[in-house]
Amino acid sequence: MATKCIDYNFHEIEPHWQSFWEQQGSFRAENNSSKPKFYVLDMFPYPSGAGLHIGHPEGYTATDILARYKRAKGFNVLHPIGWDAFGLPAEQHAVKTGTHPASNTQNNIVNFKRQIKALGFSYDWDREIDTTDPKYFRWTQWIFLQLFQRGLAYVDERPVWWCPELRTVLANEEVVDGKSEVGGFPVERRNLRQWVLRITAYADRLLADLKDVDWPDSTKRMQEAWIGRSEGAEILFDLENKALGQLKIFTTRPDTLFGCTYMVVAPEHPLVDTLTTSEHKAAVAAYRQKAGGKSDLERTDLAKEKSGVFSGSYAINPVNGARVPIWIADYVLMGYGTGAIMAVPAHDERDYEFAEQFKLPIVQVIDSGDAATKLPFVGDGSLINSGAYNGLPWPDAKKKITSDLGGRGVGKATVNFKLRDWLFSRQRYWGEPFPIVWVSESDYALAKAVRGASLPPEPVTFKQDGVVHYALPLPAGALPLELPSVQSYLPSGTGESPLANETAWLEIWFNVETGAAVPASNPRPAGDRWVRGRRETNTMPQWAGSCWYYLRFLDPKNATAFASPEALRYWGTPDLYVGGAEHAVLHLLYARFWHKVLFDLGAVPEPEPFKKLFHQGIILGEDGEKMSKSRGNVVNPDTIIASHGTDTLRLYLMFLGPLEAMKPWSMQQIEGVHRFLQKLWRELIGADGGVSAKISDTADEPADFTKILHETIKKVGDDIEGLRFNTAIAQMMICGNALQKAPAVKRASALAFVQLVAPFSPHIGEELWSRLGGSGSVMAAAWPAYDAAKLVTTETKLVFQVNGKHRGDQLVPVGTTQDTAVQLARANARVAPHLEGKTIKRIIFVPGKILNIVVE
Ligand code: ANZ
Repeated sequence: MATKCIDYNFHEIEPHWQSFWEQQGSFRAENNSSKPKFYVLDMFPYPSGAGLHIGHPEGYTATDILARYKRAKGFNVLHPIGWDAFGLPAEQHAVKTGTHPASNTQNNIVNFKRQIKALGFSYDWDREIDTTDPKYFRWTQWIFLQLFQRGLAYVDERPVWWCPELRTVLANEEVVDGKSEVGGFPVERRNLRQWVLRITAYADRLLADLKDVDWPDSTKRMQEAWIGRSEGAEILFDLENKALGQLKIFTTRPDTLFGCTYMVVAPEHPLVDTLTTSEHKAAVAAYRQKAGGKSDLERTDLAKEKSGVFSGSYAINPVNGARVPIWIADYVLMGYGTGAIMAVPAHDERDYEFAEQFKLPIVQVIDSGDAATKLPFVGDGSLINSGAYNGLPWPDAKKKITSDLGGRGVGKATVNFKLRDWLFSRQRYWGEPFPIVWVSESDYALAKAVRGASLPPEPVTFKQDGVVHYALPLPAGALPLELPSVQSYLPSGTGESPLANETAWLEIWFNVETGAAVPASNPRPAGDRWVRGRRETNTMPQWAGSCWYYLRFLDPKNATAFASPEALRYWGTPDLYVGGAEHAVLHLLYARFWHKVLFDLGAVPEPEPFKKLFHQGIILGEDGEKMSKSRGNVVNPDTIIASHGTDTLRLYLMFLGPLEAMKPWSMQQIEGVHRFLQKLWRELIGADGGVSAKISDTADEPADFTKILHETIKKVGDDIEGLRFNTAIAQMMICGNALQKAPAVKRASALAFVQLVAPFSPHIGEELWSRLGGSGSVMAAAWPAYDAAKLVTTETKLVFQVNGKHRGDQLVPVGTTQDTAVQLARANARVAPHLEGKTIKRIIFVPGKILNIVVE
């Protein structure tokens, strides 16, 4: 089965074993297996025109090692891949070239697949999925229908970027500094009908359930911050002119109420007109006009100068009767709390800046205990200048003031979330069409009579030009709703997607019972179920397809369900999910939301989709800078495969440093790794290409080699389980040196060593296994066991220095090499921070004593 090459020839070996695996179907996962399951998932790629980035094989190699190891440990492993293939670049390409985005997408997929196959990953290609395939997105649409039916989807007018010159809506990515990326034309905000998903209904659970997942702390913190739970109070202020009613504010600090010296309402607040007195009308109108063009981020940016206008009205502070001026300013957002605040400049930074700028009074009400306190003071303390509440620590005062206001009916404790409902539509062609038809009120009533249960508790409606339209879902049996082919991929010119120009698809006779449709230009079909309808022209955002793809892998060809109950029960959710930290917020949050909805439906057995999550670190260019085309420091996996082979690339990607660390690429180090594989070949294979003379079943193997081998078996297994691939490789290198020194080695020992290397560098693993007479594929052999009695105990203390400074030390096996020592330094929690992201200039190594790393 082995190749015929005499020397280590990766050009021959790698394609040979790749086709062997393909022919054997070596990586097929079984859905009804008696083995324990292990599901290891990569974040599937967007097949861009640029091809694979080196960050892809970094994470993919890590999961591949684990997948191969787990198979050897007796698990039925699911290790799948697919394509997250809807998206803006394909659409932009279509607009430019006039070709269907599907063809560009397919070309890119072919290229990605070629690259991924060349890396020798053990994916189950029978389970490949593509989010743009109607057989896949049928179920994306189905899940949307479940949300819709439960009142979790609605429509609303929401602002989008509109470019008057291009007559089109632009995505955030297409707007640069307030201008269109293409052509540099000015853009403005414009309200359009949008679909919105009620993710806020799950805010509490999305937050609470973070305690049940094994994720990096920083990622959990980011999810928490995004969900942004704040405990505080809503307080009603009477307006001075009682006839105008009351103003409701949200504050997290009711304890500072005595320090409120002015109030602010957002420019969009519904009370602005009521509050503005006649002499301030002109100034307020001018201010609102200006505030309209800014994003929320710009508006709340601390560094930006504060702007605002006085309304002319006053409110009355409910705790002391003070008369408080009401301002209008854009640092208060309409979308949060009540859109109105009580301003306490002594204890809030934004309020402080605003008060300074507009010469408003500042009253300190929290005592820092230090006479020289600089305002604003945002720390802990007790109340001052606060009447009966003086002396209370602020958390106690917060409770007491809230309950006292509650007793008078002017306040109540509330919880607010930063999380907003999810804007779930795009005015684009290349996305999943919504399975929705807009009909009249009377036609909706007919539909309700026919299929009441599948309609939401409250109808979703939209009013346009005085007419109310009703959103009617397609029955599940009518899915998928496919994209029609269109004449042009340019948006319609009205802000709607290109689908708005496809009259025959858009304007239909619709059968409310079956979901069948015929163009409205045809005569109305016979029967009383046919109504006039207009299809939804928005499409879903790219997030949709990636919200549930991990479930489709369980049962990708199922035509009657997104996955069978048996497959869901057997596989559950991924045991490990690996991908970039750039997805730490949105993708994970959206997927968790959909998963919880499916859980509530009884469609999945567990409430969280990703039990354990790991982020691979960014690989920098050789210059220590972020890889970028313009810097010319991008490493292309194809080039390395051609020059050193996939096995070396894979091994190197894992040897570069801890998986999670940010680390620079180094061509020099890749040579070291390559030499390790060459040495392995030389030690095991003789000059004629057969088994090396020192290897035999009866060899008199030295005891110290046996010890090191057993220690290596233990460490490699432990390190793979702990995702510490770099230290596993360092240990294999120690074992490689011992192998070189040993005059005679037992064949069984040589085979065991090859098994350890195989998950990392599987092609040379198969080749050596085969030449040494191992039976079948190395992939099918059970993972070697170690003999605890044989473990090496001889260790010495190695001191780590960075630029000559002592940064840590560690016990290491005698014989640890320089390369290994560097890896250990990188993996050492105390030393690593001094190396992270730095380029190594020089290394001074005194074996068994000191490793001094000189960095830039
Ligand atoms: C008075 C106060 C005094 C406040 C103080 C803070 C410190 P988080 O923690 O983010 O929930 N706020 C309320 N609604 C707002 C809106 N729509 N736009 C901008 N700011 C708003 O922040 C809540 C605090 O942010 C609230 O508590 C309010 O200012 C402000 F020493 O009220 B605070």
